[in-house]
Amino acid sequence: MKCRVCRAPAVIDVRRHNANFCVEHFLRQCRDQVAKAIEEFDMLADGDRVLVAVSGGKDSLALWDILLDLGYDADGLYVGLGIGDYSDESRDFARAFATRRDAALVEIDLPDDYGYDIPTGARAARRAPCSACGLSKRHLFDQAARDGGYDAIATGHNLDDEAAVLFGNVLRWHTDYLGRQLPVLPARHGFPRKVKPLVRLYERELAAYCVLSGIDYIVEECPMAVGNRHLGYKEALNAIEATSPGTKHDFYFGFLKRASALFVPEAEADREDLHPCLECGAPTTGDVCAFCRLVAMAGSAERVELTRRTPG
Ligand code: Q46
Ligand code: ZN
Ligand code: ZN
Repeated sequence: MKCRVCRAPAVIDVRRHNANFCVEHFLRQCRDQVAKAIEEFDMLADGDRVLVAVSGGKDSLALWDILLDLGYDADGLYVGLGIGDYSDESRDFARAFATRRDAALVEIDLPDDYGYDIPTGARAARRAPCSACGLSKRHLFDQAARDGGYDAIATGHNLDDEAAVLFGNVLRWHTDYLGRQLPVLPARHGFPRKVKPLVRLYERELAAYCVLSGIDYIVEECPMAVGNRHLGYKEALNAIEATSPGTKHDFYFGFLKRASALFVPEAEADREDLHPCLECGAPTTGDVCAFCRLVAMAGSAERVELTRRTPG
C-alpha cells in the first residue's frame, strides 16, 4: 500500500477516493477537504472571528486544529453539561488541547452557571436527554457568539453525522428540518452564522487525523447517547457503505445539490414570527424561549428535590 501522492508506505486507505496516504499527505488531505468545504459553501471569510464548539471529542478538536492551521482566528467554546465523569473528562481534553495550541477556550458550565445538569433538566422538562441537551447547547452557542462578537459558530458535524441526520429526517419526512439541514446557515433573525466545515470528512478519517497528529480526545461516547435513534441510523448507513463506498457522500451531497432548496421556504416560514424572548432576548416564537422555560422547570424541580431532602 503506497501513498497516492509520494509513493511512500501508506498508513490509511480512503476507500471512497480509492486512495492511500502517508501520514503527511493524509493530514494535508484532511485540511484540503476542510478548505474546500469552506470555499464551496462560502462558510468563512478572511479575518472572520470563529467560535468553535468543542466537546473534547475527536471531531471538534480536529476541527479546531485544522481551522488554526488554516490561519483562522478561532477560539474554542466548551459547555459543561453536568453528565458525571464524562463531562469532567471531556472538559480536561478540551483544556489540554487549548493549552497545547495556545488558543483561547471560553467555558460555560450548566450546573454552575444555570443551576441544572442535563439529566435533571431533561427529567424536569419531560424531554429526552439529547433533546434537552441539544436545546441548551444551541442556545448557549448562539449566546456566546453574540456576547463575544464572533462572526460564526463552527461545529464538528462530519459527513457520517450529516448523512445520519438526513436519513432520519427523510425516514420521517421532517420537511421543516430538511430545509435547515445545510452546511452553512447565514446570520439572520438574530441568530449568528453557523458553519459545519467537516462535512467532507468521514468520522473514521477524523479519528485517524487525531491519532496521527497526536491530539488526545475523549474516546467514550456520551453515556446518554446509548440507544438513541441517531446511532441506529449511523449503523444502517455503515452497513450500506461497507458494500458500496461513497454512498454516504452521494446521499448527503446529492441532497444538497438536488433537493434541499425545495424545503427552504417551509423552514423559513417557521421563522417569520420570531421576536426577542422576554427573559433573555434570544429570538423565539413564544413569549419566553424554550431555553428559559427549561431553566425555570429545572430550577423548580431542584427546589422540590431540596425540600424533600431537608423536610421541615
Ligand atoms: S452530548 Fe448531549 Fe450528545 Fe450526550 S446528551 Fe445527547 S446530545 S449524546 S452530541
Ligand atoms: Zn505521501
Ligand atoms: Zn430566553
